Amino acid sequence: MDKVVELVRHDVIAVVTINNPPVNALSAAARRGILESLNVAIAAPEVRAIVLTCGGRTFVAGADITEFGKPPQSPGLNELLAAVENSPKPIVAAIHGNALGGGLELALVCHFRVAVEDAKFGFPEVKLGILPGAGGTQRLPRAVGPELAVKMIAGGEPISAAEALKGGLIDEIVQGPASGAEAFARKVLAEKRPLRKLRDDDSKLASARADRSIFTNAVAAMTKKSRGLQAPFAAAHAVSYAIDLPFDEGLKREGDDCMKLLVGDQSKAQRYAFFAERTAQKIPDVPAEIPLRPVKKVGILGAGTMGGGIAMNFASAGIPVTIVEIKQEALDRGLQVIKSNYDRTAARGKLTPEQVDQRMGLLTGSLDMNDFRSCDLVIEAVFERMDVKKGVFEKLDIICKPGAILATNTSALNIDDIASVTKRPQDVIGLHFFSPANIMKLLEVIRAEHTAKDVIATSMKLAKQIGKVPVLAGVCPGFIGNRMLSKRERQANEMVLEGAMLSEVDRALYDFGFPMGPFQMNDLAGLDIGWVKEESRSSTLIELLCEVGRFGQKTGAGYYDYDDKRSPKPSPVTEKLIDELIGKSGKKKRQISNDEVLERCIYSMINEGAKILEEGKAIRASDIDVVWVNGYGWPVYRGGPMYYADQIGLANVLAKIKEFHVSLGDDFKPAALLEKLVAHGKKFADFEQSPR
Ligand code: 3H9
Repeated sequence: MDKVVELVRHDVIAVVTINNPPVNALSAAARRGILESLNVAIAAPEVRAIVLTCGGRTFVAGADITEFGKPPQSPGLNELLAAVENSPKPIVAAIHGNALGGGLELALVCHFRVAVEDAKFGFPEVKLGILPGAGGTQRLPRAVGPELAVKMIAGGEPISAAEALKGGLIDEIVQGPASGAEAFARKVLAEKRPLRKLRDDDSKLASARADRSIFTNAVAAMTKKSRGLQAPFAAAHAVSYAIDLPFDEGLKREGDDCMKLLVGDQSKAQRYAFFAERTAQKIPDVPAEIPLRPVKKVGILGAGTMGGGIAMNFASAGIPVTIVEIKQEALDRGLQVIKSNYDRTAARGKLTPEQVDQRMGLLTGSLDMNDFRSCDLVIEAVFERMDVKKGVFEKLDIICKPGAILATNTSALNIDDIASVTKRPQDVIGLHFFSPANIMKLLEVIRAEHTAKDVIATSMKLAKQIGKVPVLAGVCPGFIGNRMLSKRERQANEMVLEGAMLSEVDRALYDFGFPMGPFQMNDLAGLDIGWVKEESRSSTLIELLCEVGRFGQKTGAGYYDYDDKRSPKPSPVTEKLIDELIGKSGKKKRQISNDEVLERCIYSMINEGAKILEEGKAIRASDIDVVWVNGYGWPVYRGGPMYYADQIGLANVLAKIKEFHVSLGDDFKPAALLEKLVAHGKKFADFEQSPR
C-alpha cells in the first residue's frame, strides 16, 4: 500500500488517513492510496463503516494543481469519487482545516460529513480559471440548494463550519475530526441510517426548478464583479445543469466545460498567478528555516487614513496595537474612523458586534511615543518628508527595545537614508501598504541596504498572517509598483497632449481589464497628492487642474466632472485646459488608435519592469506580476505585465519599444535586460536573482 495513505482499524471502523503534505492535495499517489485502502476496507468482513480523514494541518485542499496540463495518471479523480460514493459501507468524511475544490468534491461523495468548528469549505476553482470538474457543481446544489451553491462556486470564497451546518453541507460539528467522525459512524451503524448519496437527492432543487429567478438572481449577484473572467460565468452555468438535467448528464457537461477552461489562456494565467504569489514568499538568500522575531505587539505612528488602515490589519488578526498621534483630536478622529469601518463591516453581516468590540479592544491610543517601548514592530505612517521621517526614526532608535523592527510606510523616500539616522539599520525595513490599507492585498516589503535577513523573513510571514500578499523589493524611487505606474501615467498624459481624449485612454485600459483607466484612477485618489500650491507653475495638466480647485472626485471635479453618483462626464473646463497646453506646445492634434494607447501604456511599464529586474530591485518577473495583480488591478486572467510580455513574445515587445524609441525618444530606451533576453531567446520567466 502507498504510504501517502494509511489504513488502520478500530474494531468495526476502518480509518483511512491521507498524509500528503503540505495540503493533502489529491495527487496520483494520494488517489491511488485512497482507492487501495478503500478496497481493503470494503473487502474486510469485520469493517462496517469507514472514516476518511487527513493528517497534518488540513483536509484535502483540492486536486493537485501541479498535475494540470500533464498526461493524466490512473486512477482519475472521477474513478476515485465513484468508488467512494458507491461503497456499500457508510463513509464519513472527517474535516479539519480546509475542504477545498477536489477535496470538497471528495467530501461530497462521502455519505456523511462532520467537521471541527474552525474548518472551512469552498470551491476556489474559479480563482484558477476553472470550475469544480468532478461533480462539485452537481452535488453541492443538491446538498445546500442552488442559491448557496452559486455563491460558493461562482464566488470562490469559502464558508465556515457553522454556515456549512446551517446550509446542510455537513451533518455535525465535532471536537476532534477523526474521533468525532468515528463516534458519528458508530451512531450511523446503531441507528441503521441509510447511505445518503447526494446524486440521488433532488429535494433541494425543487424550489429553483419551480422558480428560475432563485437561480438567476444568485448568478447575477455573484458575477457582478467578474467582468472579463470566463470561469465564474461558466461555473454558474454548470450549476444550472443540476437544475435542468439528469445527474449523469450534468456531470458529463460539467467535466467537459471544466476541461475547456483548463486548456484556455485565462486558466493558464490564473494558475500562474496562484503560484507566483507563493513563489514571492521565497527569498533566495533568506533560508526558509531562519528563526523569526516574535511580533506580539505593534506600534503605529500616525492615526490618519494610512495609519488607521494599517492598524486595522493587525487588530483584525488579533495582534494588539498602540497608535500614537501628536494631538488628542487627531487620535480621537482616527480611532473613530476605525470604529466606523468595523461597524460598516458588521452592518453587512461580516462581523458580529462582539468581534468589533474585541478588535477595538486591541487598539490603544496614545500621545506619547514612549509607549512604543514594549512594541516588537513599529510602523511609521507620518507625512512624506525626509526630515520628518528622519526625526521619527531618531526617536524610535532611542525609545524602542533592542531587536524591535522599525518600519516605514514611505511610498517614495529612500529607506537607506531613513535607516542611516539610527544605530540599528539592520532593524529598519519598508512596509509599503496601499490605500485603503485595511482592504488592499498588496504589501511591498522593502529591503534596505542593511536590513537583516530575519527582519525580512519576519515581515514576509507577518504580512501573510494579516492577510496581505507580500512582495520583496529593493530601494528605488517608487519601488516596483509606483515606479512602473509613473511610466504608464507619463504615456497616458503625453497621448492626451497629442490629441487622444481622456475617455479614449481610460476606455482602452478598462477594456483591457483594469477596473478603471489612469485618469479615473487619479481622480479617485485625488489630484492634489504631492501638489504644492506655492510651487505650482501651470506647466502640466495636473497642475492646471489643481490650480482651479479640481482635485478629483472629492471636489466633484478633476479630469472629469462628477455627479452625485460619482459617474464621470467629460469636462469642458478640462478640455479647454488641454487645448491650451497643446496650443502652447505648437503640436498638431492627431488621432491615436486604441492599439497605440495600449502599447504605449503597457510596454512602457514592461520596459520599466525589465529595468527594475536588471537593477535587482525585484527578485523575479513573477514578483512584479504579483504587485500589479494585487495592487493595481491588472486583470488576473492576463497574469501580470511581465507574463503578458512573455506571452506576446519578448522579441515582439522589444521591436515595438524600439519603434517608439525612434518616434517618441528616451521614454522608450529599451532596457538592457530586455535586449539580452531577446538575444538569447529567453523569457522574463527565465530570470531570477537576489534583490538589493
Ligand atoms: C481542483 O480541485 C479541481 C477539481 O475541481 C477537479 C477538476 C477536475 N495543489 O497557499 P500555501 C501548495 S483545483 C498543489 O502557501 P496556506 C502551494 O503551492 C484546486 N499544490 O499554504 C504551496 O507550495 P510551496 C482547488 C498546492 O496554508 C504549499 O502548498 N483548490 C495546492 O497559506 C502551501 O500553500 C485550491 O485552489 C494544490 N491544490 O494556504 C486550493 N494548494 O510551499 C489552493 C496549495 O512549494 N490552495 N499548494 O510554495 C490554497 O488556497 C491554499 O494553499 C490553502 C493553504 C488555503 C489550502
